[in-house]
Amino acid sequence: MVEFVTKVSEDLKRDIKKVFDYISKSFSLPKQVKVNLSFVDEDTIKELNKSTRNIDKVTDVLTYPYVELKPKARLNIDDYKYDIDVDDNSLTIGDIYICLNKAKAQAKEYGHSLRREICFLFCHGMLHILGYDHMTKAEAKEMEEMQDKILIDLGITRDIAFKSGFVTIVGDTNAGKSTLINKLVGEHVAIVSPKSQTTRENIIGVYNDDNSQIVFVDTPGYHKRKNKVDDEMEKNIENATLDTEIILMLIAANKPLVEQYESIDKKVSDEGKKILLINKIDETTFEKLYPQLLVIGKIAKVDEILPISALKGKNCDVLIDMIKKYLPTFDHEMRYFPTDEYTDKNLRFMVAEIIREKVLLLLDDEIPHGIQVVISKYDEESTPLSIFADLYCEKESHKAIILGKNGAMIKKISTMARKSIEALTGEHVNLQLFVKVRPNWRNDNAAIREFGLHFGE
Ligand SMILES: Nc1nc2c(ncn2[C@@H]2O[C@H](COP(=O)(O)OP(=O)(O)OP(=O)(O)O)[C@@H](O)[C@H]2O)c(=O)[nH]1
Ligand SMILES: [Mg+2]
Repeated sequence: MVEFVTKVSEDLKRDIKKVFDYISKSFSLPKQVKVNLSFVDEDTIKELNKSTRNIDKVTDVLTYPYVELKPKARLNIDDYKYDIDVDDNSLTIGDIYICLNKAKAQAKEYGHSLRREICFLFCHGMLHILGYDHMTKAEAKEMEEMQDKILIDLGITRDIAFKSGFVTIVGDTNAGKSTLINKLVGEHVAIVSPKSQTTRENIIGVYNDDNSQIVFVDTPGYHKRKNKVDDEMEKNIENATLDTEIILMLIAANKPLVEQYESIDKKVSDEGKKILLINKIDETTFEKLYPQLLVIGKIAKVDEILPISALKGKNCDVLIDMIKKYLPTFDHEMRYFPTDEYTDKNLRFMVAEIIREKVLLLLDDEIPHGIQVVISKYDEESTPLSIFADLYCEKESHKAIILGKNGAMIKKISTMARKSIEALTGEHVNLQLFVKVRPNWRNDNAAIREFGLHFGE
């Protein structure tokens, strides 16, 4: 039997007794066997650890067997003769202490109920009393398997607390939104360049783990509207911020924080949770950042503020946990995308974007912004994979620059793009690029529609 030293709810008592009875039966323990179970606070478990194990730590469970048993050794009543209670003939074989707050924190961390966590810790303690340990890998494996089997057999399984939802990333152009989505998703879903206005339309990148799916939406950066393509880009940002659980507002640590925050705050609607991300912390010093953080901490109307480096991945794990905190919880697996689909874009789109990325990297000034890449042929049947793409620019003079002297520039663009496309598709690629002129296409509605850059009213 279990002697509950601390008061426990009847439901929990029932589950703990179930675990005890199961183990009792499996190990053929005598009927009079008893363990004492106490729930204690952090200070008490720390004190116990200090006084009995010389460890200055808060642990989740502590077990004190009255007699050390070898693994699988049969419990022999004679070994306990001094522990037999003369009043009721019961025989106490050990004490178990569970730190309630630690158990609560662990239940939250693993996304299961406190009931499951406590039953697990009690089961773990019982096995220790019966001589099981986890000093070696083999011992630990055996113990884990037993624990799993006991809890599964008793139906005390991990009840699911699944988190999922949409998270939109907004911010000024060049703040690092696409760098961040790529880092969080672990795939190159969005192209990145040091030039402004790199991203032209919303791109989805999906993060998956065992107990969550986060659908990130990368958006074009805020910038001054100069043409109809800019109008379309702005529509994209608005659409992406409508039905989203969380908005990540990205600003750069190497520019004045307050100005940047105030500028995007005006553009983002008041609805939904907001996390202010201060990116590129690798580009500044703590001394420069800290005073600004104090100010922004006071004025920003957001739920959280987190400094990160998208490029280096700094604090990206903290961000994922923070996001999960605000996402809706489901009692079943709730994925919007299958786990092997990490973006909403097809290969044709990604190939066109890779070509545009190389154009942005290799060409200066205004020219790259006036370029649209249209895939005219994508022949999957051919070996090598045959891809033809048209690069539309706005002026004959731009065409000459894109081609370069004796075609040197277009060759460079083509070689770099081909390598990246081969890395993406895992196939050899025959890439042919054709430079074409479409005067002033960024203000031409027909061209914008034809190029697939019209995103609705
Ligand atoms: N040092 C540093 N550079 C970064 C970081 N994040 C992004 N960058 C750089 O900033 C530049 C812009 O990055 P992008 O990810 O393309 O920025 P964006 O916000 O998507 O830009 P748009 O698509 O134009 O709106 C690139 O050169 C990135 O390498 C960071 O954490 N640290
Ligand atoms: Mg971008």
